[in-house]
Amino acid sequence: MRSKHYRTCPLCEAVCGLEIAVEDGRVTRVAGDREDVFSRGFICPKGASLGALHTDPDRLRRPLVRSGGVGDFREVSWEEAFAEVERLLPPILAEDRQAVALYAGNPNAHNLSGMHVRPLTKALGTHNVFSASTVDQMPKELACALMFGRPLAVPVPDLDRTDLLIMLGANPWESNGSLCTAPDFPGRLEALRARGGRLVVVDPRRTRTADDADQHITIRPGTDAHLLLGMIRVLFDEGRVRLGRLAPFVNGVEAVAKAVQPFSPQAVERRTGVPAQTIQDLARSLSGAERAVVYGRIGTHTTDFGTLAAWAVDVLNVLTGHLDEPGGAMWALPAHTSRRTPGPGRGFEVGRRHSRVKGYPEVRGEFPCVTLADEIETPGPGQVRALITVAGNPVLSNPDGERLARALATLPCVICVDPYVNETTRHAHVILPPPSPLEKSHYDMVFYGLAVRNVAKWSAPVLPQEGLDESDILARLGLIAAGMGAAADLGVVHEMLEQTLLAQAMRDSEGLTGRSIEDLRSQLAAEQPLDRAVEILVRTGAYGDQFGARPGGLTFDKLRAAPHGIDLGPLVSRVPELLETPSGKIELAPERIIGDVPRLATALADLPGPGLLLVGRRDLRSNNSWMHNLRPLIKGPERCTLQMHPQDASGHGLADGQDVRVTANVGSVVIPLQVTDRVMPGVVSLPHGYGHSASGSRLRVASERPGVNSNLLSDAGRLDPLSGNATLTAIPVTVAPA
Ligand SMILES: Nc1nc2c(c(=O)[nH]1)N[C@H]1C(S)=C(S)[C@@H](COP(=O)(O)OP(=O)(O)OC[C@H]3O[C@@H](n4cnc5c(=O)[nH]c(N)nc54)[C@H](O)[C@@H]3O)O[C@H]1N2
Ligand SMILES: Nc1nc2c(c(=O)[nH]1)N[C@H]1C(S)=C(S)[C@@H](COP(=O)(O)OP(=O)(O)OC[C@H]3O[C@@H](n4cnc5c(=O)[nH]c(N)nc54)[C@H](O)[C@@H]3O)O[C@H]1N2
Ligand code: SF4
Ligand SMILES: [Mo]
Repeated sequence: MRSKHYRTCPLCEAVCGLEIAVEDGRVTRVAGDREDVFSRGFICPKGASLGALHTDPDRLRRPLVRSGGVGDFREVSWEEAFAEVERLLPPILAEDRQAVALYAGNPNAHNLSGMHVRPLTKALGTHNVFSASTVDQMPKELACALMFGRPLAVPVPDLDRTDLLIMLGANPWESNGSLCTAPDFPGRLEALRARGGRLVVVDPRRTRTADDADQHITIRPGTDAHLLLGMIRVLFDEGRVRLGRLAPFVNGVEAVAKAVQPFSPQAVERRTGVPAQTIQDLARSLSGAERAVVYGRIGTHTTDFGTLAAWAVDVLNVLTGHLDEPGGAMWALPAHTSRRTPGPGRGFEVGRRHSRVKGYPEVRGEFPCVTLADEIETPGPGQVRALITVAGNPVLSNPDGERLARALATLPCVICVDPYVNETTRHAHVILPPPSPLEKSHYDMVFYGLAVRNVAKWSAPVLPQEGLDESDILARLGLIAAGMGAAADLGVVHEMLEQTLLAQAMRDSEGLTGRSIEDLRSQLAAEQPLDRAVEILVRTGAYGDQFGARPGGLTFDKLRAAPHGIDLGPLVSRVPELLETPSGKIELAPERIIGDVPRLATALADLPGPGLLLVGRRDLRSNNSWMHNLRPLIKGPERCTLQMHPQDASGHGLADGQDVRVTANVGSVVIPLQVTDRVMPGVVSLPHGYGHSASGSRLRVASERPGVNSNLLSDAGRLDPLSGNATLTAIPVTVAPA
């Protein structure tokens, strides 16, 4: 029996449509779906490997329970696995709920079951919540929360309509884009230039994205915030500030003008290595262009000044009249959300609690990843003694991975929801594997909210589910944490989520006045709990049928009947409706952020020394730490190498291909050297996500070419103090023959 299926790829933020051919229950081919309304046939090697992921013999199908030391497991039934959870977890919770920590990793953002992480957190009742957000985009979320009122109110570059894109610290040619969902990002950049637009890339490496740019500007790592504040100062100095339509909705312009005074182009040049003339030219072309936008990503966020850089990007967009305008930085209006009634919002609070050991403020209910090991190692009331990970591999993705691994080994209770036995989960006492992506339905709850076009698509599972749905796994853990036992009825959790979503919709949507929850529930067409949640959000969202009150609106049946997706049009202006600050305006100069500018001004004096600075990189065939076990993705040249400029190599007496020892203050690694002029002098680059040689892992393919863990070099003591985000770039290192 042959069939064709259409599904959104859940592996990265680009949400490509895939066409999946199945023969007798086996995937025979994964190709780009040429009819997908958003991706139009684009696919990358990772998406094409979904079949290989599904059949990977190392991917767990059944739960594992610890039977000896680290990495010793036996396969058990789901009942036995949850019985073991019930044996280990509740006694610790009963003593102290803070003794249990939760770490949620990146794939939660790509799974509908991610909706169940917050309820699980609530059931656990712990404040020790950590996630990959604080090794990634928390600076942007904090800046947006303070400026616009909501952390996920992240404006994205309107790629398809802009004439000038200034991109910092991003390499979408390999990453396919982040906090900017745009399938075939490279093709969209090509189109930008084909219509006469300009692309400027700011990166210490000449990336493939930089190859395709009109201008590549190298920058000393870790100094983007300086550059951006220098550009802001030029706007004020030259009378170029133009708020346009947003003028009545912007507070704090004067305070910004004052704050950027120390950042003269000359001072910024000394710090960043970007010529003063270039800084002026960038500011001028941004303010002179009709449709232009600044966009910054991971290289700007994972620094000591991540929040300042994230903030400055949007300050530039506001001050040049490019925010909320076509071709500028705009907000998506995804189908599962609705427009607000314009007016003041509740705003955003930070630091409602502080972490026990280091006193870091919570942001979005999370503590910084960098302090997870502190919380495990430091004795006293509230010491973490149990860890639950959901879709995360912190041993490879968090700073000072070696220390974290040592800390994990001391815990009497580690529970991992994960399909692999890897560097983190080998420490587990129970591993609960989710189904493969091909066994799950999909609607992109996170990334449609960050997309460069408004689109909606729901995909049905391609293959029948073998194990337990991930939402059921998380719900079951929640029931155990809530003291209801391993045998409690899962329906309770799903029903609660449904009730909550419906009650929320009835509060927010005028179209539902006078309706009852029971009446709405009886009209749901979807069968599975997660799909029903999608249905509620979409039907009560901006384009929804409001459960019949708006005939012709979007329904679940319409989604189901459109396997290539539904195009809802280009991005539309959203100010003032979107603003949820207490003033109802854009806060251009939030106190917390302005209060941090003096720290940046002090750092103006840190001039480049003779040492080397380490930066990361991504490769098209990688996905953080977890897809190196798929043979189609690891073939080809060795990718885990230390890149170094020829000038530095000869200065150090090093040759291409030789093994070198890279040493930072917290650790060292040995790795083959790759001499290339793609990195600027003074900078070396190592990709993250490798280091698959830990004993007790079950990654047979990945361990053939293990590489090294670059996070053995990143210091858990360094972070952006505002957002709690780890510093993962601009790490001082020395390099010597191994
Ligand atoms: N030095 C350095 N470090 C970095 C970065 C960097 O640029 N440089 N990047 C950072 C960034 S941006 C991120 S997002 C983080 C990622 O940090 P993490 O999320 O901690 O790490 P991942 O490598 O994405 O690991 C994902 C885990 O989820 C599992 N998994 C895959 N699919 C599923 C699923 O459907 N369900 C479940 N339950 N599990 C699944 C995988 O087996 C793997 O164990 O790493 C960060 N670390
Ligand atoms: N193929 C692939 N795709 C991925 C992932 C993956 O691991 N592999 N991970 C996914 C995830 S979780 C994320 S968050 C996104 C990230 O997506 P991107 O933000 O595009 O990340 P990178 O491709 O790492 O590009 C970051 C660039 O920043 C540069 N850089 C480093 N330090 C600095 C600095 O101080 N200043 C400036 N201006 N640049 C600097 C690096 O040289 C690098 O070229 O990618 C996603 N997509
Ligand atoms: S670019 Fe991202 S979404 Fe598209 S096929 Fe590749 S991994 Fe999947
Ligand atoms: Mo990420």
